[in-house]
Amino acid sequence: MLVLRFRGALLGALVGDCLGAVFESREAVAARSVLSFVRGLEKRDWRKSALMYTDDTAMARSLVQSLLEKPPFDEKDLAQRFTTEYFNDPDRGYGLGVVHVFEKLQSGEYCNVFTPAKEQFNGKGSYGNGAAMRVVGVPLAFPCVQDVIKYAKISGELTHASSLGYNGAILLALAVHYALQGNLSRESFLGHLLSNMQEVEADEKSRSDAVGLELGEFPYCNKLKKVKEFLDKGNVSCKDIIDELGNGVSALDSVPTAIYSFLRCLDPVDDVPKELNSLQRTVIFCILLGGDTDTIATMAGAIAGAYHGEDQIPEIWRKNSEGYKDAENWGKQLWELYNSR
Ligand code: 8NA
Ligand code: MG
Ligand code: MG
Ligand code: MG
Repeated sequence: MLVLRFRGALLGALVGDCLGAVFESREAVAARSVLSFVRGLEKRDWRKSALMYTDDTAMARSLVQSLLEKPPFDEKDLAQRFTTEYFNDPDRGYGLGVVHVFEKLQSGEYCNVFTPAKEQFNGKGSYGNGAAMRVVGVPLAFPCVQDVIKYAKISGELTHASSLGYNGAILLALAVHYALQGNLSRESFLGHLLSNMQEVEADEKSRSDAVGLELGEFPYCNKLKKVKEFLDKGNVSCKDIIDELGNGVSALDSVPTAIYSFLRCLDPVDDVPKELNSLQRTVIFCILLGGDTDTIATMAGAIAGAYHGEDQIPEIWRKNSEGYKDAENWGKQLWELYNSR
């Protein structure tokens, strides 16, 4: 297992968030405006002001630090880190609901750290993409697929009690896990994800949550089948991707989109210049979809970085991203932890 992939995953996630955040919540993003922004990075004085990371990276950092300092996994420590980070630095664009979880955890009135998340949205729990956007550390810390599933779920449940929320985190963690193995075909990559998610979504709560939200059973498996159909088709339009896979803040409308973007951008795409590499193409492609650009780009960036390794992250992208040195250092430390298990 190559250290380049571990650093690549954290750096890919970071640049996806930092670049994606510039375009967040726009309905449509024109290719020329993204490309002109990306070219402009060459001239930016990154020593004076880097591009700021958002909630996605702030929470991913807390998770990585907790995994490194409190092995194998300490949910109380993680809840504490999320909360402390939020109150020290609240203006990172957090989701509107999740801040109530931090307020409750901070109040000291909850001895069970999972209870505040269960109270969200009238007891239904959040199905936002916040558990998935920060999960990259988990597949970098645990080599065994059952551990990846277990800890992606628990780390998600601290803020996202709806199975639609934490199952999105499981799916993203699995995608990074398989990307780390390198040379997998698209078919076998999707085949692994589908077979794991069929098991994950078969449990009672996953079934009842999905039905309760009128999504039908096995919603992530159905989206993965749509991803495969779109890849087989080839040149699917942005509009069809947004309509069928989504570009929103719910995990179901963004995690499969990130996976699709990574797989599609293994090959050149229209609108992105040929001289850019596959990871750059992936991040730009996600931004062109509009909507929750920082989060979709951070998730796809994590997968692409794990697959292609840190060499595909241009120096200028890296240096323009706040906190890139931490990503480099923690990538190496996670690689050591992974190999010790
Ligand atoms: P969250 O748990 O607050 O969920 C995000 C949003 O999803 C909520 O605010 C709701 O609108 C909706 N939602 C989730 N669950 C339910 C439910 N059961 N019923 C009805 N609505 C629901 O926060 P999160 O951590 O999941 O959010 C992550 C996203 O928020 C990321 O994209 C992140 O970047 C951030 N974000 C912030 C801004 C901003 O400008 N502040 C904009 C978009 C996204
Ligand atoms: Mg964000
Ligand atoms: Mg945001
Ligand atoms: Mg976002």
